[in-house]
Amino acid sequence: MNDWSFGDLADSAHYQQAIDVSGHDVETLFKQLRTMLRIRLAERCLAEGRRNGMIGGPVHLGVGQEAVAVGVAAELRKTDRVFGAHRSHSHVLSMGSSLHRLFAEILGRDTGLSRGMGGSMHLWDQPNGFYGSVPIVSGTVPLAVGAALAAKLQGGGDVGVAYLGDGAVEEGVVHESLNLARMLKAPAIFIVENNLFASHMHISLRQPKESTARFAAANDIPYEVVDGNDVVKVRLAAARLISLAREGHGPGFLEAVTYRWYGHVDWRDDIDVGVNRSLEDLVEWRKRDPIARLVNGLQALGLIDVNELADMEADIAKEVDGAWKMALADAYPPLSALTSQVFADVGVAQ
Ligand SMILES: Cc1ncc(C[n+]2csc(CCOP(=O)(O)OP(=O)(O)O)c2C)c(N)n1
Ligand SMILES: [Mg+2]
Repeated sequence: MNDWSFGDLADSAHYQQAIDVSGHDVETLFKQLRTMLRIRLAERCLAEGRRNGMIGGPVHLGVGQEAVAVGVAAELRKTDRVFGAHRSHSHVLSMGSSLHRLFAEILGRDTGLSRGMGGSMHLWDQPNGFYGSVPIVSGTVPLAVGAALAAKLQGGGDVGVAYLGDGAVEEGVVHESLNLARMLKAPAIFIVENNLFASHMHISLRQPKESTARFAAANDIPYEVVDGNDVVKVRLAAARLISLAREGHGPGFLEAVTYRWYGHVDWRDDIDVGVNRSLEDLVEWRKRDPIARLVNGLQALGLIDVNELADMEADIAKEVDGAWKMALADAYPPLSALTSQVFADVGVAQ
């Protein structure tokens, strides 16, 4: 790893087998499976809503990446402060957010997470620990450091979490954030979902080395690099880094190697094929499905049977469908919300 290449970690063929779940709490594994399925089916629903024109704004789908947020969230609590970016449905749902309110936001309804004013890239659910997402790549990373510093000063052992992509680490503010977090010993956890692409460009066309953990090393921050399609490995690595931060040792950096199945934005999977992404790669990466690998791991130990899995999927599909229909029936915000919700009411002097 010290040449900062992923070796076979980025090679889907080596990682298509069942994940090893032996010795782990079965209830937690089932909860993780349900949450990953909920995220997957919700995003499939969004893909369809976008394809058929019911959703007006763009959606950035993370299908294939579900194990990252679900593994990390298993180690978080509601008083932590989580920040996302443009591809954050999994981040907010993994914290326990309501499917109905997420759908309502994306459909521009008043009941949405941001009162229907932001759409897919402006999510907010502070009661569940999700402090916000914005489309400005890397824009929330320094905010997570500030929130982590506040948590440190408050003394409750909470952490700030910044989800960012392999493309976001090319922004200067990420490096300032890493340095500042380290110097202030802020309990900030940087989670890089390295899906090898930023928009349509493969990492080999953008960076001299593929592992972004080299920036953690440069800032003397403890880091781990894991198979991001293995929810158990993600969780174990997150647990180590988060407990160090909670105990006052400062920031941590987790790089999860993964892949998104859809193109950069919206429902088509072939939209960025051609720039180092081929349909063959996609077929191989689909075999590295984090959900199927967890199911296979549970099956290998006789912990789940096909009927139980089918029932679980049917229940979640019903829940997703119900939330979608409820959101569609909700009202749009009133015209007055344009000034009461979008601009801060802080009595700015004229
Ligand atoms: C500051 C800024 N620059 C450029 C963009 C356009 N843009 C949106 S997403 C994206 C790629 C981000 O890639 P990455 O961080 O790897 O996240 P991923 O899309 O892979 O989840 C870019 C360049 C933006 N939204 N903000
Ligand atoms: Mg990326």
